[in-house]
Amino acid sequence: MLALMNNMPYLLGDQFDSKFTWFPEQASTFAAENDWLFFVITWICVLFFVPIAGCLFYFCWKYSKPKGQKAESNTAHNTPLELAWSILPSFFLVAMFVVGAKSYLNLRTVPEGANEVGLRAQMWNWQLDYGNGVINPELHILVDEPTKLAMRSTDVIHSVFIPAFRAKKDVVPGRYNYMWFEADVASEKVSEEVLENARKENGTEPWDYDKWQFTSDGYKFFDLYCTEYCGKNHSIMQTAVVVHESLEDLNAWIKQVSKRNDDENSPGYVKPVDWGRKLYNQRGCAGCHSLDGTKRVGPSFKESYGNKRELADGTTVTADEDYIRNSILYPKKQVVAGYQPVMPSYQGQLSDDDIASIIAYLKTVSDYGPKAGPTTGDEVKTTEE
Ligand code: HEC
Ligand SMILES: [Cu+2]
Repeated sequence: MLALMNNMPYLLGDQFDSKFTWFPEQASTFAAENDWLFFVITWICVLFFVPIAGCLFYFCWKYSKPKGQKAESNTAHNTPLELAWSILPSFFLVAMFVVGAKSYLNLRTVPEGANEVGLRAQMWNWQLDYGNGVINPELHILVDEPTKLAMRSTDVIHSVFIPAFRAKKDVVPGRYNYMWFEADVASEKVSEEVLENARKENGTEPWDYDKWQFTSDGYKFFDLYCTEYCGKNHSIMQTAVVVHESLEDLNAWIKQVSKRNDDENSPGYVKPVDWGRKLYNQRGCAGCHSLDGTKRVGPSFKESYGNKRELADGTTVTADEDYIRNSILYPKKQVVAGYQPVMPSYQGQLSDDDIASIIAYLKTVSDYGPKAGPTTGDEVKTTEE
C-alpha cells in the first residue's frame, strides 16, 4: 500500500483563509456567498440551539422532585406562545430556503460561452481533456472566465470537489454530468531558479506535489479530489488545479504537454523513455501496474516486456512490442491468465509516439527479454499500423 502511495501525487496545496481558519482560501466567484450562507445558517442554528438546550437543563433542575415524590404536570395551553414559536422560526426556514435555492440554481446554470474541459474519472485518477487529443491529469483553466467541466466516469461513482472554489459534483457512470465555476485568483508561479532546483532534486516522474507545493511547471495550485468513496485508493484520487492569468499562458502550457518534443536538436527535447515514464505516471497505468513486481489490478511491469505470457484462452505469447501495443489499444483481446479484463482501452487517447515511448520505458523496467536493463530509449521506433 505504501509503495503504491509513493507512486501517486499526494497533495494539499490549498492555503487556509485567516478569517475562517478551517476553510481554504476563497478562489472562485461562488466562494464568498457560499461561506456567508454557511455561517448565517450555522449561527441561526446556534441561536436556537443554545436557549432551547439551556431551558432544557434549567427546567430539569428547577422542576425536579426529590426521590419518591410523584411528578405531576401543571402545563396549560398557551395559544399565542405556541403560534409565536411555530410561525417565527418558519420565516427563518423560508428565508434559508430562498437564499439557498437561488445560490443552487446559480451553481447549476452554466453561463453562455464558458470554456469547456472534458473530465474522465476512473479508479483512481482524473484525466482532463483539452481537445485535440491533449489529455493531462492536471486541471488548467483561465482566471475570471467561467469554465464548464463535462464529466463522465468509466467505472463507479466518483465526485469532483475543489474546496477553494466551493464546487462539488458527482460523476456517475453511464451519463454525462457537468459543473461550472469561475476562478478569481490566479495561481502564482515560482521563480525559474526555485523550479530548476526542485526539478533537479525531484528527479524523474512522479512529481512530488506534496513536497514542493507547486506543479512540475512551477505553478502553485488548488486541490481537486474525489469525495465519493470509490474503492481502495480513493484517498489518493487527487490532482492539482492551476489558474492561468492569460490565454497565452494557458495555451503555452497546453502546447507543451500535448506531445513529446521529438526534435533532438531543440533544448526541450524529451527522450522516449522519459516521456514513457511520464505517461506511466500520469495516465493511470501506475494505479494498476507496479514496477517492483507487486501484483496490483494488473501484472507488474517488472515482468512484462519480453516475458512469456499465458493468456486466459490457454495460448502463450511473448510480450513483444506488438503484444504491448495491442494490450494498450485492445486490452480485451488478449487477456493475461489470472487477471480480470478491466483495463480500459487507450485507443484514440495515446498517439503512436506515446505508445512507442511507453514500450521504450517498459523495456527499461522489465527483468525479461533481450533488451532488459536500462537503455537510452533512443533506439526504439516501433510503429506499424
Ligand atoms: C484499471 C486498471 C488498469 C489500468 C488503468 C491500466 N491497466 Fe494495463 N492491464 C490491466 C489488467 C487487469 C491487465 C491484465 C489483463 C489484460 O491483459 O487485459 C493489464 C495488462 C496490460 C498489459 C499486458 C501486460 C503483460 O505483462 O502481459 C500491458 C502492456 C498494459 N496493461 C499496459 C498498460 C498501460 C501502458 C497503461 C496506462 C496507459 C495501463 N496498462 C493501464 C489493468 C490496467
Ligand atoms: Cu473516486
